[in-house]
Amino acid sequence: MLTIGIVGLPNAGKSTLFNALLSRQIASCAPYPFCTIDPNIGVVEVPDRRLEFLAETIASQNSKPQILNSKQTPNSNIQFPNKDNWPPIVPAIVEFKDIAGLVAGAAKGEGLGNKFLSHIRESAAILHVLRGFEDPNVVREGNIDPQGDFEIIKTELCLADLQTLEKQHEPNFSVATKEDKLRWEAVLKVRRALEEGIEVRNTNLTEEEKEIIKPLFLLTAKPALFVLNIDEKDIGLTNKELGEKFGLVEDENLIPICAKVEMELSELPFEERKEYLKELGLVESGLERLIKKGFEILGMQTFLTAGEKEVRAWTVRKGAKAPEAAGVIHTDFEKGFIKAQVVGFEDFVKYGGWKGAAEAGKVRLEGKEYVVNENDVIEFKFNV
Ligand SMILES: Nc1nc2c(ncn2[C@@H]2O[C@H](COP(=O)(O)OP(=O)(O)OP(=O)(O)O)[C@@H](O)[C@H]2O)c(=O)[nH]1
Ligand SMILES: [Mg+2]
Repeated sequence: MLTIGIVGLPNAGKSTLFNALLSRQIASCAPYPFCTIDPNIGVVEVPDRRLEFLAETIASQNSKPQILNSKQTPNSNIQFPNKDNWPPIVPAIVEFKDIAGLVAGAAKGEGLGNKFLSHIRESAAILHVLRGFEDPNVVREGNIDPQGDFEIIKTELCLADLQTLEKQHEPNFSVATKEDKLRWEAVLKVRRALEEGIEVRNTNLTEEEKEIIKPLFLLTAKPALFVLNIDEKDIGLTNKELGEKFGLVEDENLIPICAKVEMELSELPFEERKEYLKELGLVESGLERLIKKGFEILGMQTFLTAGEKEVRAWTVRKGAKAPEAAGVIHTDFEKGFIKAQVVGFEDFVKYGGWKGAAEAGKVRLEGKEYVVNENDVIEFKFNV
């Protein structure tokens, strides 16, 4: 399972955000190896309205007229009045990990330094929580300064990576292989960048160089996402306005969230939540955007399966081919892969399921080289 580690200075609101994420947590009856051993790790559903559309399509296959028509998309606000006949819905999941606050000097072992860094090392991606809220009751040194806070953490992560690189030794060039030389060049390149305070993920590396340094598990090479934990009164400001207010370098991966409000939101029943969101002038809670974005930066995508037994979103690497996707469902499916029956999600809904889509000529047969698409509804054919 790929985990997103939540990092930030003390009192940035990490645990508040984590708890808000977790209160959306899936019921323990869901078919996941559920981990309650570590209270700081939580499994969160990836919100996906397509699954409701699939469930409705399956449930109304034999009944006419159908509730769905081709104009309705998962973005439309349609509510389904009757979910009694729906097959069970199983969404994709993503895992978050709440990590204790970092202090300057962590790379040298200050505070919980080493423990903190090893938690990050185990994470597939990093979520930075930056404090953007004022609250005299919640201690912090100095003025609110999210960009400055980020720099502190960035420096620690860069220093930790430099320490890792120090353990790499210059090869003996008279006997070194071509690969050894390439590795050393990549190490030097990354080291120079880190010394200038440039994170590895922002360093201009070739695909080959990226591969070479992968085994070093550098912290700043991990994909990153930023939550600006804002004041309630700043909800509604655009990223640009917030950027100006805080002197932030605008980043497409910056998500403004008021963790306190999200916590309150997540405690409300579904209908009231929507009302509250409307009052705040929002369509989607910040958490939903965060979860989706987090999933995206992990380099993952979903594909769908739909049948009477369940409708489900599965997680697979972007760029994965059909047999690999089949292997996500069951390892035997990958080994015995024959072909995949594929239909686009929209066509599946529009034509009322597998049978209708097939009659309309919308179901394709794909082989081993097929690259799976985010919107594919798939049924695998395999030998066991
Ligand atoms: N006013 C306000 N307070 C908040 C907000 N988010 C968190 N807090 C408060 O800030 C305090 C610290 O929040 P935590 O979530 O525990 O912070 P943390 O980042 O996990 O802190 P450490 O674990 O010590 O590193 C708590 O009292 C929260 O209630 C917010 O958006 N607005
Ligand atoms: Mg905490």
